[in-house]
Amino acid sequence: MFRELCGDTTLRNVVIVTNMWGEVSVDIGEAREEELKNRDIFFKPVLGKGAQMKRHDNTFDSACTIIRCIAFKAPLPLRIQRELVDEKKDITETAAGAELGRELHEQAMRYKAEQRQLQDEMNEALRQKDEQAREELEQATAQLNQDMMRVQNESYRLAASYAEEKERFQRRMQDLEVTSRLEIERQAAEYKRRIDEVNDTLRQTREAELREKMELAATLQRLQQQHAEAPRPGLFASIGTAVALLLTTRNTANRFACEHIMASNHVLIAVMGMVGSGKTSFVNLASGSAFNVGDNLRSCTVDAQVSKPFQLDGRQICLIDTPGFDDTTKSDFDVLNTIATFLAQSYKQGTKLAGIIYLHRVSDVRMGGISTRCFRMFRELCGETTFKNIVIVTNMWDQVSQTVGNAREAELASDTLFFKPVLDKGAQLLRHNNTADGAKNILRRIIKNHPLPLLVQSDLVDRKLDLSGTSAANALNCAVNKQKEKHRIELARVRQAKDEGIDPLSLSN
Ligand SMILES: Nc1nc2c(ncn2[C@@H]2O[C@H](COP(=O)(O)OP(=O)(O)O)[C@@H](O)[C@H]2O)c(=O)[nH]1
Ligand SMILES: [Mg+2]
Repeated sequence: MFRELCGDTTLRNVVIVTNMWGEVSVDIGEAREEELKNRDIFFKPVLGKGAQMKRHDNTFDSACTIIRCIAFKAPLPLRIQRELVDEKKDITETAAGAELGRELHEQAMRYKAEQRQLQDEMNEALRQKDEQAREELEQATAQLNQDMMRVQNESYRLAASYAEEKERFQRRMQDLEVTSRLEIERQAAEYKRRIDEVNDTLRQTREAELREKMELAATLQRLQQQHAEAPRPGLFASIGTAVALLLTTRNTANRFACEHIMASNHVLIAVMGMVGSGKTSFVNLASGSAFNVGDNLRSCTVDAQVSKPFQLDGRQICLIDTPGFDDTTKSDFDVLNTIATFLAQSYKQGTKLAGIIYLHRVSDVRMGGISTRCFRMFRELCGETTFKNIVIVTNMWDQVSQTVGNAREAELASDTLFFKPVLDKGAQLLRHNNTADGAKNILRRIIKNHPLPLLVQSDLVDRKLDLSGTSAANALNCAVNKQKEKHRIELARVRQAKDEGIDPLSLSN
């Protein structure tokens, strides 16, 4: 603008003065001065048209030197003076004014450009901000969608597991229905089976009773016939025949044993009791014999068998092992017949029993009807006068606790249905510990006894009764009749219960 103010014609009267040289180092000041002189945008064009460039060192002399450069030149009007005065131009029309306008315009343009740039930057910022907001929004939306999906999945899963649970529950219900139906059917089948079982038992009992009755009748008839045909009338002969029959049918070894003891004066002790009460085991232990022992289910001893003689306290002892009552293969009457026949024969030979051992398992939970019947018959077989020669021996103590064994033994000894009446009249109650010494100690309580005939022996031999007339047979008959009556009543009750639709097994005894 200064150039335009002066105009090119007055530039030869212009001095461009650089000052404040004290403020910069000489090197820097000179480098700057050089740049100002040589660049078109600074002083070069002006210097090229006559202007001078001087340094001022802020002294009077320096100022005077500078003034001297132009003081003596012809004065010239400045370009702006000519334009305003001579050419009467408006200030805006002058070169300086135009230059100023140009600069202002440039400046305005620069401002505008800057404003545009700012606007652009602002727009960009806004755009970026929007973008960020949009991204945030998108993120939030995505998150929301994700949450919604999760909730939806969760609810699907819940619905599925609910359906599964429902199905499982329904299956369980069906299973339960099936199980309970099967259980009902099973119970019905079990009920029917038990009814059939009861009916079978009743039928078998009836059949057994019938068989027993027929056997009894046949035996009686046979004995009566033998009695009638015998050269010497009386029962004695029939017993003799029976024993002869017995001797011919027994195995040879046993027959020798029987004949042997009947011919001698050995101490003779009979061992009696129910099947499986341990009679043969006792005989084997005490005598060293080896008779077959049963397995608790089937009886082994079919006939009376005599042990080999053995020594005890200076005496020769023989034990008579007898078949037991409640045999699975023989009726009680057959068993009685076998024992009675054998005893009668030995008595007839002049042999009396020094004692009778009655074995009873202390392990039996209770003394049932069969045990009671068996013991009653045994009592009648012996008769009261020989009770003092009876030893009741309890065994199988190893199968029960001491407390239980003691209690059972006390009950057996004190109950009038069991051993009390016999014990009261002199019988002994001893325990067997299943050893040979134990068995011998029991025998020692017998061997010094005075031998006595049993009631069945004197009935059959001395009084010449036939077996059916003996007290033992009466006791057996009586027991059988009682049993029959009991079965009849029981059967009637079961039939009535069946007619009324009641489970017969639920009836109390
Ligand atoms: N635990 C035990 N078992 C015995 C005893 N005496 C006999 N037994 C068993 O009882 C079962 C029947 O015995 P057994 O002598 O044949 O009886 P029997 O039918 O009276 O002659 C057999 O298995 C014997 O081994 C005993 O004192 N204790
Ligand atoms: Mg036996």
